[in-house]
Amino acid sequence: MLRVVMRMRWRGKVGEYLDKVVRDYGVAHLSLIDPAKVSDLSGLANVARKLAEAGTDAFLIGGSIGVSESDIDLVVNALRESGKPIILFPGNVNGLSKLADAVLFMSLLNSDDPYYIIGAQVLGAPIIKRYGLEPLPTAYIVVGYGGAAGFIGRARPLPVDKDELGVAYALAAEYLGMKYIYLEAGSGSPQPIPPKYVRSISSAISRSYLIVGGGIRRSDDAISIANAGANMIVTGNLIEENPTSAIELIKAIKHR
Ligand code: 1GP
Repeated sequence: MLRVVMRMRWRGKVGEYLDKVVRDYGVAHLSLIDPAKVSDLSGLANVARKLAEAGTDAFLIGGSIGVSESDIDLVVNALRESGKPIILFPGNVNGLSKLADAVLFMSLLNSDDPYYIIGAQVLGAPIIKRYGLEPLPTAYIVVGYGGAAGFIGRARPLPVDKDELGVAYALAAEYLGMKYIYLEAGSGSPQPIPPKYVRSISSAISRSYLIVGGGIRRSDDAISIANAGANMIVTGNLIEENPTSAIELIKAIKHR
């Protein structure tokens, strides 16, 4: 008899779960995995279990270059045993998978190209509906370095010394009803977004959750960003480069 092994989706609504984590702990930690950089799936499953034990709250899967749906499917399956929700973080319509739980349904607000503001979203929306993914409405704002996401997304990165521009974008996102505002320094950014900048944005908004990522490698930076009002902190490169430090960072922000 042919046996089809299907791993179950995470049970429950991811948005409600994140609400509860932020309410109970003040800040959530999201572990970002780039499927284009994964070569050892059982190693990833092992690291994912340790990240979950340390307190990471969910996994993001995404990347700007070289991502295919079949790669994402393999990564979702490897992450399932962590027991945490799996959220897609798509750089384009090829960043979707029917095996995940939710998707950051993002508009890159400071792109010069309408494709990244609404074009890709129109192409992706019917797929998201068909796959039964939970959409998490997200404003994506590239600040400073920008990295590959900024380059591919044709962003005009916001200058880090002009908080008022970030505030204007964040308010516009909130007034458009976007539940999450993701301030992105760019994966591998030499510096994270400065806590002072994060503080300006978090003080200006009142309903949206603030997600901050890009270049966060040190526990003290992560704590400063959380103390400045970030509701969710994303680390990606650190998990690939030094999983032990990633685990320490997660514990540090969870027990701050
Ligand atoms: C990138 O914000 C994320 O989209 C994470 O960045 O890989 O630098 O942690 P890092």
